[in-house]
Amino acid sequence: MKIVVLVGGVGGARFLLGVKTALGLPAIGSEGSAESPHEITALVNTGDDVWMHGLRICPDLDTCMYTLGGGIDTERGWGHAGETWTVKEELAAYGAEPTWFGLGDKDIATHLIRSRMLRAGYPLSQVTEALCDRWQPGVRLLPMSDDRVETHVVIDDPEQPDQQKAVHFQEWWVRYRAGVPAHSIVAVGNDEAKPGPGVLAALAEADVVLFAPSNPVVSVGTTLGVPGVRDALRKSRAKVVGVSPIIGGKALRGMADACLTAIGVETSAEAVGRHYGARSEGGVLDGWLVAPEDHEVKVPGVDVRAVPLLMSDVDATADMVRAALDVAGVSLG
Ligand code: FO1
Repeated sequence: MKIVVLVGGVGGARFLLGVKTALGLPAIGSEGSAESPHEITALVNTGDDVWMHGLRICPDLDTCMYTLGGGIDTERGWGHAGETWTVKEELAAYGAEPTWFGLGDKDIATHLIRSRMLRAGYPLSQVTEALCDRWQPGVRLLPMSDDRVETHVVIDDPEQPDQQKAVHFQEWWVRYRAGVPAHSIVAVGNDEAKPGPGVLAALAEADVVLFAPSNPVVSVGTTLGVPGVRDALRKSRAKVVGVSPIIGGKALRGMADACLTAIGVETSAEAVGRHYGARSEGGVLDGWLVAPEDHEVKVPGVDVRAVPLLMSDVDATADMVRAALDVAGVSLG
């Protein structure tokens, strides 16, 4: 079975561990992937990507790669396990901004290789393939696009409250902890971006497409914003089933609520389901998984199913994946 998953960072990576487990693969590594009758492709958001200290950083691609390859720091959910911060401290000693971003020594090796390959003219998709050769995530990680897309957020300038300024998503999320209200969110370059190599083909050939419980605005939303992706989903023979990132009116992690507010969508499983919309009504969803406390959610034209949605461990996540596949009407054979 060919399964395609639209993912962001931490939540998306954890969800992919469950996808591998549900398909009978080890959660970590690529053992058995080549022999498996199943093919897992992750379409990964690249709107979080940023140039810092001369290095190209791709948080969602790296979080998926490290998580699935067994190198992630499980506490933080991003960056390497057993990380050290010597270079970060030295940069701060020089007063080299940004000092607020956590660049780990081991993580810098990834960014050095990526930056060198990008400067040599390799597209992000080939860079990602090269990095995954070491990490062996056991799924295909495809950047949503090889073109530069960077999510920016318009906020009240904390230094001059009567002024507004646009900051890179990372500054809003890491420096300001998403603590200053986002007036608007713009994925700069999204409209001109082309789907990355393999993205449209994966959607055309998929037996099922899942939306991980990632941020519906700055992760799944950005990927859907790449011209051609939404149409490919709507034309795909595969059923499209999303997993709500909102449980009982709360965002489980990250800043989904602040992002939803910024685009005028209520922080609820129903509102996000309607935001994605039913395929029969011009949207992209056929199915929508919500948590038991949201069992009354109605999304016209969408098959809503209430199941436990806490990714407390890999098996719980695998159960969510099985429920999504069931809603999509695909059996694991
Ligand atoms: N998230 C933080 O909250 N603080 C950080 O200092 C930080 C550094 C960082 C470095 C590399 C990387 O790949 C991710 C990093 N993240 C950090 C996570 C990053 O902000 C992601 O964009 C979020 O997890 C949202 O997807």
